[in-house]
Amino acid sequence: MRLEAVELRRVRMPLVAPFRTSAGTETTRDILLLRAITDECDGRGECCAQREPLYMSEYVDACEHVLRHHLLPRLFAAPSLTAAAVAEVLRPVRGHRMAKAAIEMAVLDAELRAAREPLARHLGAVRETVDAGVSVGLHESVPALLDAVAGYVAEGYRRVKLKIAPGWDVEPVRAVRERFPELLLQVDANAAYTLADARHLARLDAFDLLLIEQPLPEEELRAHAALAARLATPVCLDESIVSAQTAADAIAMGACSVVNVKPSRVGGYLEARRVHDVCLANGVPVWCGGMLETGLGRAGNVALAALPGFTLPGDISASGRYYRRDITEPFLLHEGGLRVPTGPGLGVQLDDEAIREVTTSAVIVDRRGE
Ligand code: NPQ
Ligand code: MG
Repeated sequence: MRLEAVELRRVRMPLVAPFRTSAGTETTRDILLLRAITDECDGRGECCAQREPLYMSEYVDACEHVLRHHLLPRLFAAPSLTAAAVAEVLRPVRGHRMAKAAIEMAVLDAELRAAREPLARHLGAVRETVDAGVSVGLHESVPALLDAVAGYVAEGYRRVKLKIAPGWDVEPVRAVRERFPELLLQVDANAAYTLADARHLARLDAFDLLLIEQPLPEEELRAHAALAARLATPVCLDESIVSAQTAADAIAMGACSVVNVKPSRVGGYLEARRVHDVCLANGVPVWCGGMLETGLGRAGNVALAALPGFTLPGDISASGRYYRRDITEPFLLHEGGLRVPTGPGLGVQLDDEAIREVTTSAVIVDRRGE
């Protein structure tokens, strides 16, 4: 296959409700959508970096810049390209995994559409539906949190994740556990604590949590290992895991006993599958995280989550959790699960009219750099 040109389109999508974490509050998403134009099929990709580098170092303007000036020129120069070769061609460019993930996704979609193969089958999926989980942001008060959780439970979500931060941890978690004794429940700190908080975090052991996600800063693998030794609640890493290599190292060090994999964070679906393979080989449960994806990224995440090692429900929610109008056919909950797309590639259809309504800019870049 030959990559002829890439359309870079920015869409601005309001969230149904503000999403607050220890890294800030998001009310609107500025998403970069990619269309890879090849000599065979077109393919679509989604870059889920945020507007500001508050949660991760990448941000959407930086992703667009590195794609235009550093990544796409290297891919245009390749006489023939496969999705599996994208990471290799881009290896000279350090980091920028979210930007790399977006273009690999588009090339992979194009390749699979040309071969009439669904992404799920290509990755090695073993399920036709995946359990849906929901991530619940920091709230103003415990009653407001309980209302939000009750709404999601009524919708059928099979697992709830509560965002926690210093000053918003033991009491809200206790309240949710008392109201929902049987609920699959976990927490995510987004790196807001230090090892000095170990004794405080051990108070969460009373609430039968599935896991505590990324309690400490992303570089602090040794501190995570020390914390894990002091908690009964399993430690899961998110931000720290940027590749299959870091997953293997973190597991070997005892820094985590569960892994959250986000295709965007590790550079794409193919590396995400390698993270899964490392976890499966080590008997470490893995689950698919979320970055408030549109239906496009959601489709890919659902396919990934259908692999055998994904034994915990992911942050894979219905489209309506985030967006009133998605840019694909919406993902809906069916008895607490989402259906794995069966069409070729990502297996979803973009809604051109919905996209036109939210587009803020669009440009086509080709090998002449236009
Ligand atoms: C996490 N995601 O697991 C992330 C954090 C996160 C679903 O909890 C805009 C785009 C805002 C991506 C806020 C979930 C975001 C974002 C938080 C990701 O840590
Ligand atoms: Mg997280």
